[in-house]
Amino acid sequence: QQARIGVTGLAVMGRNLARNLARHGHPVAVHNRTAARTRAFIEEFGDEGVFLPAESIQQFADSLERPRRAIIMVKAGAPTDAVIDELAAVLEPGDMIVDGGNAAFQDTRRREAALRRRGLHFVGTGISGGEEGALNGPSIMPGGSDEAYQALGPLLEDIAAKADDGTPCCTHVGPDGAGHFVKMVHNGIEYADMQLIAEAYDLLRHAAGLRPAEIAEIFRGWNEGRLESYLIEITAEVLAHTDAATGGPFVDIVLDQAEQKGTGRWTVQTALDLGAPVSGIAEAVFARSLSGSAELRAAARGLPGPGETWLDSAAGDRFADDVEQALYASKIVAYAQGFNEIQAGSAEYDWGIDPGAMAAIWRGGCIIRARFLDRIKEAYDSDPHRPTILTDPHFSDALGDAQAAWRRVVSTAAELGVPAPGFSAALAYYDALRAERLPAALIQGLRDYFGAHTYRRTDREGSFHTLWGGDRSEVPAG
Ligand code: NBP
Repeated sequence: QQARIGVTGLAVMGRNLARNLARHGHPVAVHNRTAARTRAFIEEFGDEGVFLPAESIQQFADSLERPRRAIIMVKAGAPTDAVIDELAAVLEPGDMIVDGGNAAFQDTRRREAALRRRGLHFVGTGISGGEEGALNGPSIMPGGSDEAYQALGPLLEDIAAKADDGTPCCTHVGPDGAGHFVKMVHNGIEYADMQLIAEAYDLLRHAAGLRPAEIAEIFRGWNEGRLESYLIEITAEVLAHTDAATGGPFVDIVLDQAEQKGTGRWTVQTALDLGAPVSGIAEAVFARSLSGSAELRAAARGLPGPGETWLDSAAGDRFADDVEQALYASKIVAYAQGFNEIQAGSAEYDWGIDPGAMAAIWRGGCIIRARFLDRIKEAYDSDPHRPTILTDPHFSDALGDAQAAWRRVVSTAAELGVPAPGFSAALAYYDALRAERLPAALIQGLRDYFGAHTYRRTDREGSFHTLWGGDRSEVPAG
């Protein structure tokens, strides 16, 4: 018997993906650099389906039906290159290598081009949902050629999460690095979403004076409404959790330094290259860096803050509703920015990504799954080329309704000295986009003054320079 698909790399992700495939009736070849891991896998899970264990990469290739489909689930970076080299040596033209790790999309572009020259398909695939998702249904974002998707798509759609309407959370994203690019932005949005949630908690705690258990209840309530999402749901769980050792709130004994593995940073670095303003994601990445800057924080701890540090109780009662509005509005902005980065990447690399389809495959399986993604999908369905989801009537109405509360929350945060970089960056982005005129005009004037960088006028075509050091008359540029 031959396997329909193979998985090499049997750590948590690869193992669960292989089990998921087998549970859906697909015979799976399994391989791992250290063979002991393959043997342990068969011992533990061998009865869950049809597995063909392989001790060598040659045996792994031999056990796959043609054209071969081989999924790599190893550490991103050099290990992935090493496994690709080994696999490519034993595969034949027309075979497919799927990289399901968290690769940088530029690496995926390079690998795809190199393997294409050898007649092999390389399918850089974003997989979201962690360990749990890999086993029970992740959100899957495959890149690569149309031909490869035809051969792989049905298998991947089979094991993907299903949205509430039953559609699989997997679609062909676009050529070469498109899948890993979209996965990267997904993670960037996840950073922004978590930062906003953390700010909402911080304000309820340190402006309104609520206890973690009370805030957990508020989040539980929010999860019944338009904010319903996996992240809001688990926020309630984490805030309600009591530390066994101290008997106090779990959140109070966790060191307040957020770590990161890199996909948020990549999202921002890439956005800088593309000129895509993702201020909400950037603030989230910087907020994690700031939290981890222990020496800096220790040095600055004694700096003066405002005297009054709590809301009075009447204002405190209304505050949770205001924070809900600010959170929803800021979340709309963060997602709008992320989707704009996807559109910018798609234009730059000619990927033809359908943003609405990305919203659709994030509705299940992944960390940012949320009711609200249905709305984003609808916004792009009604106009696939819309410059921003903010102008969709659902979102523009919500922002209009929320803005008074949103402004109160940002000003309360500033007055009471509670940092809310995500909320305020989102509001500033909203106001900047709305503005009739931006002070960028003054910046252009300054650039022309000190560097003769020229400017364009609002009333006629062309570029101009003012003779600042002379009689201050204007001359055409160039
Ligand atoms: P790890 O990222 O911890 O990688 C461990 C696997 O890589 C083992 O199978 C190991 O083999 C293999 N490996 C290494 Br390390 N170097 C190798 C080499 N030079 N040649 C061959 N194999 C090598 O596993 P993971 O946490 O399951 O994640 C797999 C991928 O999925 C990663 O890219 C990760 O970023 C991505 N991802 C993870 C999650 C998550 O929640 N964990 C979610 C989404 C995506 P060995 O057994 O012989 O050491």
